[in-house]
Amino acid sequence: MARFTARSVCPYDCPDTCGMLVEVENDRCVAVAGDPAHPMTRGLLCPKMNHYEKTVHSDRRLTTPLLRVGAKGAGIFRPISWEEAISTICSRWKELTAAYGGECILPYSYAGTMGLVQRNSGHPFFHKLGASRLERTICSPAKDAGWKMIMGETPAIDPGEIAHSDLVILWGINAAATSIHAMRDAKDARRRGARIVVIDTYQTPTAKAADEVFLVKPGGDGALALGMMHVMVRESLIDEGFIAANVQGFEQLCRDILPDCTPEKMAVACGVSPENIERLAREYAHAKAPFIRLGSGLTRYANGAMTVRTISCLPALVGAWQRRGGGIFCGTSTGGAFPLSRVVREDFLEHPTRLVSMNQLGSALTTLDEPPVMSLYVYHSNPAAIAPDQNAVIQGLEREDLFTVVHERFMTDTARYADIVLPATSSLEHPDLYRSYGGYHAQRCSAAIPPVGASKSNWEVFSILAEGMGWDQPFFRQSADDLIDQLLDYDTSWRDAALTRRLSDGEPVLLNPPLDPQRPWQTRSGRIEILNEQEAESLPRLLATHAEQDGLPLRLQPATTPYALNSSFYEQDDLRLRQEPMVLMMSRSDAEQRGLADGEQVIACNERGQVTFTLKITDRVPSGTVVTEGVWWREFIPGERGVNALTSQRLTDGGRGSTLYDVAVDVRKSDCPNWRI
Ligand SMILES: Nc1nc2c(c(=O)[nH]1)N[C@H]1C(S)=C(S)[C@@H](COP(=O)(O)OP(=O)(O)OC[C@H]3O[C@@H](n4cnc5c(=O)[nH]c(N)nc54)[C@H](O)[C@@H]3O)O[C@H]1N2
Ligand SMILES: Nc1nc2c(c(=O)[nH]1)N[C@H]1C(S)=C(S)[C@@H](COP(=O)(O)OP(=O)(O)OC[C@H]3O[C@@H](n4cnc5c(=O)[nH]c(N)nc54)[C@H](O)[C@@H]3O)O[C@H]1N2
Ligand SMILES: [Mo]
Repeated sequence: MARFTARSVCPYDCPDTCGMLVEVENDRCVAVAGDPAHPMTRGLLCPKMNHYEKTVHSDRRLTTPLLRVGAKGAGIFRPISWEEAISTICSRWKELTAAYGGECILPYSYAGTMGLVQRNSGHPFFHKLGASRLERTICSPAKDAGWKMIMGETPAIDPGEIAHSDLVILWGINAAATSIHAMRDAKDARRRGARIVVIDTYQTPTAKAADEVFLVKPGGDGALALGMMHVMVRESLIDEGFIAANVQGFEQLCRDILPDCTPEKMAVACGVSPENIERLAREYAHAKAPFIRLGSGLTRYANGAMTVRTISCLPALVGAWQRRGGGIFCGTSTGGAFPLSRVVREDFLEHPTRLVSMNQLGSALTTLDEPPVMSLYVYHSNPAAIAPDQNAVIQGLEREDLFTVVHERFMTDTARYADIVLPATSSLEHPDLYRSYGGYHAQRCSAAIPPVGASKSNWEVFSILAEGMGWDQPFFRQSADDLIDQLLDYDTSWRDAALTRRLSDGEPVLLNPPLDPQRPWQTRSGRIEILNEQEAESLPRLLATHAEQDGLPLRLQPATTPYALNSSFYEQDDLRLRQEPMVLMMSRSDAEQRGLADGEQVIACNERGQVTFTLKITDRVPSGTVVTEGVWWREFIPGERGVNALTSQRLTDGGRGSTLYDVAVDVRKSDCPNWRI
């Protein structure tokens, strides 16, 4: 039997970007394991990836192109050939662009695969077509925006610094589920004597590993950080020498903002008691090297960027940056290491076309005009499940005159609405180059097995679509490996020739980020800019959330689960059966106030929608907050709609991000048929 081990990389949207060893037997993956030689993975994979072979060879994999023969959304299709699929799509697009112009076509993609070539391979095609451009801002652009407001282009410290910290704050991150290697490193630091503090909105799996947990009101972290700074300044727990040499705007912060941020006032806004705000401030200031690992949870709010900016002031006030293990880590950016413009090809755009926010797909499909969106091409994303305001998205997808193509591995909620479905390869079936956003590692990999069924990779599909459109540019006739070669063949301080050779050979490598001890703060002023006059808000201050203004009594957290990744992995039965679908966690007092009992069906609702849940009364959530985990496929849920029927298309204060966690609802008994808010 032909059996061998191949090296590969986990393609999912996770900061860890693990290296994997893939066991292949007779062209099938039979097992995977964490690569012991990978600097972050060190042999450990998460529960989702431990049996990746069950995703790759799932009975649910799409294996042939499909043409819709039933009603939109009914999921009734018949198999067709690739030739028929491509010629149907191309002739439809030629007609539509002739009638409405290229902008009537909207690509929709996000992070099914994080590989640099496959993820971005639609860009050159849609640029050449003159299609509308998608603003890919669903995840956490407010985090980058908030960081930039105070730290400019300063590169992130190595996340491994956590090992040298004596106080680790896991702030708005569910590391036990979403970045298990950060969790492992935090636990290692704890074994060496560090304390772990978790700041979240409920008792997450991560909270179990903490010495202390502080529960905040959703979106209240800016208030918590301001309250801490008030205490630190009042009690002279700051590093004046560091501030004088490195910080811009400390005086203005003390004069204009902090006096009003007493622990008593901030407690009302953040839900942490004044005593605990004071205690946390003192503990933070007295730590030798406090390390904040900031997650994305707290950024998906109307005030998300401001929150990140405010929390980022803390290490500046105590000079934590001077000491090994001290500082704040938001995520790495390795943009300089690979010339992505060679894949994205903005130069193929004849003129800039309109930008459509992926957070506002519902509005784009239902209200956009001049031209309306007449065709949607979805690849490696599942907007019917993951995009905010699901009712608006589905209303759009149901439009009879919308020509929808979905390139997918599975019959997702979105694929059910397609006119044509194209089968996609999994990461084991195509080559790519991966880089991490939670560390500085990168790795190239080849296909380990042949494509399952007639599936094709993203790059291959765009290559044959270009041919179908009659374009003769040699660019589209290259292979994915040719593009990877071009990304590697580039002079940069991030990697020397020896490192590039190892990368080309498929080894996991650590890149050399341009950390410059002579110029630690890469901002306009060369200082940490607490005062930033380029911004409309020149100083950090308290900003309200949307939910606070919506006038409904409960805050809903659509949180992550350890057993899925956004809407991915529900195809694995074992993982799915480890969770209960659509559970709504609520405090006993909130349940009693509403006369709701544990285990009963309830409806959560707001002006956008109503969603059926099973109620779980628990002390894991504080009163005023309700939590549900996972983004379930519709076929597994009790009602018609998932949690995103409750989330909104409104955007964050910076970065135009999603406000998926900034949601107000009320919860009622399900037997309340005429109830309307
Ligand atoms: N298992 C698993 N892993 C994943 C994912 C997944 O769905 N499942 N998703 C992947 C993706 S795309 C991403 S972006 C990352 C995200 O990974 P993380 O950065 O961990 O972000 P989230 O899980 O969205 O939210 C983190 C925590 O923030 C909390 N939170 C929400 N609002 C607030 C707030 O206002 N204040 C505070 N202090 N906490 C708050 C949530 O309850 C949650 O526990 O994980 C990736 N990895
Ligand atoms: N309620 C709620 N909504 C959320 C979130 C949440 O926590 N709660 N998280 C938000 C966040 S942080 C993010 S980043 C987004 C993520 O949103 P998406 O990026 O849409 O993530 P997934 O749900 O993982 O869907 C990815 C799809 O890509 C497919 N796929 C995988 N590989 C390939 C490939 O190579 N080619 C093709 N064509 N398809 C492929 C998979 O089968 C899967 O269906 O969701 C957001 N939505
Ligand atoms: Mo994300």
